[in-house]
Amino acid sequence: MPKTALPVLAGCHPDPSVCRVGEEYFLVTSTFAYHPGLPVHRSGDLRSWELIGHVLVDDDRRLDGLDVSDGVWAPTIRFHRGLFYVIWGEARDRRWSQTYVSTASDPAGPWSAPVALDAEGIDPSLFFDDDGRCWFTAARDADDPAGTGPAELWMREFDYRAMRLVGPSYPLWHGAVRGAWVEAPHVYKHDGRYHLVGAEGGTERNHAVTAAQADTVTGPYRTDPRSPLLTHRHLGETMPVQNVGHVDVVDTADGGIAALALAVRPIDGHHVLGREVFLVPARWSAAGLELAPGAGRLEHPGPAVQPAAPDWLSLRGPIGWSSTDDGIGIDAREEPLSGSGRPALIGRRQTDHRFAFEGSAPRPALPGERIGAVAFQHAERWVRASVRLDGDDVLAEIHLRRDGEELLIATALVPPGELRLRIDSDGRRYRLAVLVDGEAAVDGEVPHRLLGSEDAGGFVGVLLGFAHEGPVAAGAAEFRALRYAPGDAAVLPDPAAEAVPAG
Ligand code: 6LW
Repeated sequence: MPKTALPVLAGCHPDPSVCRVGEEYFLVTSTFAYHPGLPVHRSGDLRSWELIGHVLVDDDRRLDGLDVSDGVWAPTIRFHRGLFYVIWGEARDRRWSQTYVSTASDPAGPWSAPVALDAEGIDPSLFFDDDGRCWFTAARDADDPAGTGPAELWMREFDYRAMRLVGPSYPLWHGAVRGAWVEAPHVYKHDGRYHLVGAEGGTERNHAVTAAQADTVTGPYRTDPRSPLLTHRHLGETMPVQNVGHVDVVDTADGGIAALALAVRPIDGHHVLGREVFLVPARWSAAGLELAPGAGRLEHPGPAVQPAAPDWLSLRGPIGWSSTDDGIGIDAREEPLSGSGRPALIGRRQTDHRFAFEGSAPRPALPGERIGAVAFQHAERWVRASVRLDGDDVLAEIHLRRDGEELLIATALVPPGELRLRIDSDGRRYRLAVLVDGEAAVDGEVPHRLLGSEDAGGFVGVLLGFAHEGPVAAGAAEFRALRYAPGDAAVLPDPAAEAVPAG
């Protein structure tokens, strides 16, 4: 069986940014239109990460109406004189709409209310120079006369006491790789020189880390001729880890450096887990930053450590739900999964190609009430195993939502007995079932590619959750005895396994 490099944080956690305080590292990642936003993870070794809080916990309504891949993009976390700073861009229709910054003395929170900055462009970052000044960088739209790409990294001073940008704006760099977007800038200082590290090629198969260097912080920056410093774009489609890019570099407690990058793990060319966090060995050389020295590719053996408790997420803001000892209760809402509001869906990131996810569920009591388990990519791509009333009967149904249509894959009457809802995957297909006393009353399957970003579009990974659609009077549905059981992450699904029929 082929083995593969593994992430240090599995499931949809794109755009990692990391800082160190003493012996501890703190990591933030993008959450798009999911709530709560901007999880903060802590680690003592950069390998096992513990969720300690979120920057965005309030119901600020900014995510309402957004596609799930818009919203909170590409944060940066930095620490300076006792305060943590997280800065991020919010997107609408896949374009930058507003930059925010928030601060906290304890990274577990509370974080300050977001302060809007007059700062154009995605992927904002902060660099605290050793003279006490702080510099903001981001990637904005621009035509580069040299034709390297439709974007420009730019800089302005950040007055962190007044929390606003000041002084002139400096265009910095248009990238090293022709025809691609330059984004994800971070500035570092080493040996008296400034190193501007970015990502190019888009966050798909051509993703790559590139760099430029300057003697003064505002430039001029000269392309590091070794660019790309790290990429898997040339390793072929059978490489199990793809789309490597978007790094942040951190000084380690032992005097060295390390980097975190995003990458994906496709199966048969389709990835469903989203962009995950990988650890990259790094060092400074006379030429500049070296990533994965001696290897030139991600080789980290993992294993990804499963979080003790799931980071339960809802769409676009908080909804009524509660957690119990062994499960969750979700208040009914009328909003459908395909809507742009807040459906009654509570889910966790899919973190493994192979898994089983299940829980017991109550029977519906009211007409129009639907109780289900869902694998959700976006409003127009999800699969669901659910139960609803049909007269005096309870009907079990498996649905695939695909681009405006809700296709009924299988249906059956539900006999009396204990109900469980189950979704599992062998890495190539999602199988869904409604079980009664352990026996499938109905089941169905769809190829994994229908929920992968290559086919479905979007920037996120699959969310596995429970849903309770229907009249508010239905109250809470209790899902109990919840179980998420991963398969062996280091072993890839057998490429010789029977091909999944195209669906
Ligand atoms: C992120 C940017 C990107 O801001 O995807 O294409 C965006 N690349 O770096 C969302 O993760």
